[in-house]
Amino acid sequence: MSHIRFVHAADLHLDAPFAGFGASAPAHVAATLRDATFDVYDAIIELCLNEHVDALLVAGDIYDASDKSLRAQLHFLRGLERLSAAGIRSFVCHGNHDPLDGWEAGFPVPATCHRFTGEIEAVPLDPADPGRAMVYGYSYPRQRVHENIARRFKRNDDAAFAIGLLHCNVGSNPNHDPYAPCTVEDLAATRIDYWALGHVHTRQELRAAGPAIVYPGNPQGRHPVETGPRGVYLVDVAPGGRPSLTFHALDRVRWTVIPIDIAPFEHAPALRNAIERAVGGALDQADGRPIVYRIELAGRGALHADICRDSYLDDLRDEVNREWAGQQQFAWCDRIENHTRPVFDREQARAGGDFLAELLTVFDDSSHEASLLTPLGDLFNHHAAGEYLRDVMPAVSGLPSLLAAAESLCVDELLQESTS
Ligand SMILES: [Mn+2]
Repeated sequence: MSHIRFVHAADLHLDAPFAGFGASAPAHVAATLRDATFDVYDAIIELCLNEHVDALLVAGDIYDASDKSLRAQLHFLRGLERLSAAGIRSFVCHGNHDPLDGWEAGFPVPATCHRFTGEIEAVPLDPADPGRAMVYGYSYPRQRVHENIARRFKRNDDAAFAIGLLHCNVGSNPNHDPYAPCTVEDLAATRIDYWALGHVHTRQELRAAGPAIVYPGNPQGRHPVETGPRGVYLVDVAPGGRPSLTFHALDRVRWTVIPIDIAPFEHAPALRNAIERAVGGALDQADGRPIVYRIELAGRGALHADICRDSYLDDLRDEVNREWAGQQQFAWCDRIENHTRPVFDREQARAGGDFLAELLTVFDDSSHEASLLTPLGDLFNHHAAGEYLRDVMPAVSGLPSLLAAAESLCVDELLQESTS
């Protein structure tokens, strides 16, 4: 067989709204976010052109909404036309975000582009030489596809290599909707050589070969949970058929979560300095990209009471945004979350002689008390709740950490009561 080279992308989510970020952000930050999914798509097209690939494969969720925005459709088409002009083919299927029954303007795609329908089809990667490779694919006819589509793929060609293009949830990933559910075994049973998957937004190589089963993830994070480098795979298949994958990070804006423990800080400037150091570090790791970040404040510390005051966190956020949002490589804080707790001197509290002291003594006396498992058993084996809890019933060895968490909760409630 001859060498095959393609780019595998998925979940472009063109024109994703980045809900909630535009309103308070300065114009250049809002514009960068608004254009990010489009800029990333352009970077994917550039990669295809520079690497002289045979084809671009897009495994569903090209568009963010089933009623596909006109801007997104026109922009997507422009990229396909650039590929076409360079003799590069494209293969696309649709997923749950952009199913076939949503609105679209309906203009024709270039002849070099194949859009898969709601029936599984097989088309040659290279019509001039159908023996090189076949591409099998399927598009969602509607948003919710609950059937196992993978099992319907039947390879029936003599080509040297076969690629499957599908938007699906492999192995019941709980972070994504259970659409087109299937297992690694279902995919392996089809005799397809490379599964170009979409749907799961976190990059995953479920299998390296025989067949390769790959999620490239979404190439642009859309919210703070979609952190870290994101992009596409450049795939080379040498004679012999084993694919080799190279990940290319193409994200335009990187999302980061910054956890900060407030314990060491006596006052606001110290906390602010710590945030500045953390943001500086995150910018250094972003390879020149701007970042959007969320701060998660946690731990027990002297600043807890201040942090809980109205507008304190809003002011702190505005302060750090004034510092960092103006730069070309900006850092924009979308939110500061407060999980902090008050300072608590356990030894002193235990010597206090009040209700709290008595409670702490009870905790100390029962930390290795196996008899505690009896009342817990009533809950964990409850006729209804037990269905979910039975398997996680703590053992005696797990009691100390369970009691520590319970003590911490009780202490917080009591301290809050005494200060309010
Ligand atoms: Mn998606």
